[in-house]
Amino acid sequence: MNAAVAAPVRAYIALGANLGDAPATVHEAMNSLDGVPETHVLARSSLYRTAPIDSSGPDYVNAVVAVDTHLSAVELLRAMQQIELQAGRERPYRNAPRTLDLDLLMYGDLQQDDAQLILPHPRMMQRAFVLVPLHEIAPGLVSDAQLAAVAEQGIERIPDGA
Ligand code: PH2
Ligand code: MG
Ligand code: MG
Repeated sequence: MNAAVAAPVRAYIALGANLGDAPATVHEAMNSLDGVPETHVLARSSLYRTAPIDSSGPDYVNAVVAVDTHLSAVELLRAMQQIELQAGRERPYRNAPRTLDLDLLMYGDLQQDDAQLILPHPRMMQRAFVLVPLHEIAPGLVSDAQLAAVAEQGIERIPDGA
């Protein structure tokens, strides 16, 4: 008999970048996430060019991936932070322009609110740069009403290979 194997947890991660070669950084970060131990990227959204929200600097490139993982939420977060650092992420001030930002949106149906992590991500439902790519890969998670509520925010799909 095989030992029982725990089912992985489905998590969603938002990617954002607005310094350097942002499309390349986002693609590389998707590959890095697939290389995280016990973690597999199941779905990758298109890349989107988006206007900065409560932030400055050039337009952002944003995307969302779905992963299956056997890591805990905090272990996954730590791995994401390592990938941000590898991309040269600095944090001079809140919402500063950045080479790479990885935000854990959802970790299964876990609800958590402490100093380490808030899940689901508290602002995800207000942001077209999260909801539009999330809807692309997981249409059941985002309603038409939620998309309509952020329809004024500037977002444009970047054609594949561009
Ligand atoms: N991230 C922020 C603040 N503002 N705006 C856009 N368009 N895309 C982002 O990823 C983004 C932002 C904080 O992380
Ligand atoms: Mg962010
Ligand atoms: Mg972040």
